[in-house]
Amino acid sequence: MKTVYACFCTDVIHEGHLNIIKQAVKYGTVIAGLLSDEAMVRYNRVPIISFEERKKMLEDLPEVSRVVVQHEVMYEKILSELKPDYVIHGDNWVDGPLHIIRDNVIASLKEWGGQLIEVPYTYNEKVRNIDAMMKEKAAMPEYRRKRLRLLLNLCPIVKTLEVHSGLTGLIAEKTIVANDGEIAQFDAMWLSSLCDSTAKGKPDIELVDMSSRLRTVDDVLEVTTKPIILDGDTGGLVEHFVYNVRTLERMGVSAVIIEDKTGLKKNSLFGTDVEQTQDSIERFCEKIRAGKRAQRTEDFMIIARIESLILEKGIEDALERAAAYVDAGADGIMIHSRKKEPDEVFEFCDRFRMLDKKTPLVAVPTSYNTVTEGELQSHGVNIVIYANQLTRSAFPAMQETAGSILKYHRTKEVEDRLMPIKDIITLIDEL
Ligand code: SPV
Ligand code: MG
Repeated sequence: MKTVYACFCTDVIHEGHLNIIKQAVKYGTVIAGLLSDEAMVRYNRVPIISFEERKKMLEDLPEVSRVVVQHEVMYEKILSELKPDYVIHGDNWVDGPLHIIRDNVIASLKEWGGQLIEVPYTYNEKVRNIDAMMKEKAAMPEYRRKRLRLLLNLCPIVKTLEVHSGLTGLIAEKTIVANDGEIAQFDAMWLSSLCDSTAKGKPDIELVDMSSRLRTVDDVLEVTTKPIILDGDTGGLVEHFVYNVRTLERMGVSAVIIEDKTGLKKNSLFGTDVEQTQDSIERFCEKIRAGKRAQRTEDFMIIARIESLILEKGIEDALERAAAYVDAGADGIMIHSRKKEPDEVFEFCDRFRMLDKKTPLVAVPTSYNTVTEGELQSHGVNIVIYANQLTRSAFPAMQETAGSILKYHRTKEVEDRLMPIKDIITLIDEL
């Protein structure tokens, strides 16, 4: 009897999957692959039901002879173990970045003369509704909120992109590339105070108030499913911060990062060029404690951001603060730096990790931009935030367009740099 392998990364078996199984039995004994939670998360399919429930769902299909766990998005490892005669899959992976998974299957099967069977993907209304429902569920506060903690457990480093609108949210949600034989995408979103303020034409001095910031959060929540880390600036008055923690938690935000500065906040990248005052350890710890007391779920994270390196107070000061903030209940530490090289961040992380193996570390490599995710990870960093690059790439492009129209008194000269009209009117999915 020949063997047929089909891998599933789903919480719901719909008629599209049943069709694949129906076709599969025609070729031989069906082995169903079950993508592990870790691989699902990397693939941006965060499971809503437990691994055991997903396993049972496949085992209950009478056509399936056995269920095996596939630990990687790429098939080569599991295929080399099973050496099936056939792999069966929907034809929806022929185009777009998913084709590298397909290429990986074809290359693997070639080694023992196996064959790929592709069945037309079932695109009917019922299937579309189920897909949409699963996506909407993932976007609900109770699922989204806990997703950052889940990612911290499952990902080597949580890749986080700046967002400041529904549109940038969609870019963080949907950008997916095939790179070095892997599928790459962002894991989470950073709601930057700099970029949220800049988008409103305002300076980054906590002038854009929390009501407005929450409006932006809501715009992003509406069109995405990935977890949000809010840049909470200084957190403001303790009496206000506790209300904001509750609101953020209720909305489904996963974490707020507050920085240990006080008085009129200025953007950290000014460093000591402007007057900036660091808060006392005692007062900042009290803010963290108050925030943690206000929290109502286990999911939400309050991450303390240390400005000692920005303000040139040295690594000892940063380490002393980190220990105190963790003691006060901080769920993570963000260390910021405006140096061109990552050395001081590495030193801080290495020394912090000697004392604390667990507390998540966050880095924002804006100025030390040659550093790679792998290097940060090797120094114990768990979350990398690309804090402003979308804004900084959009602004010069728009400026150039505006300048060109003024110069040529028409738009023909810029047209080939623009998104085609057909693409812009279909960019946003309709319900
Ligand atoms: C932001 O993105 O608003 C930040 C990071 O706080 S930084 O601009 O580097 O201070
Ligand atoms: Mg900020």
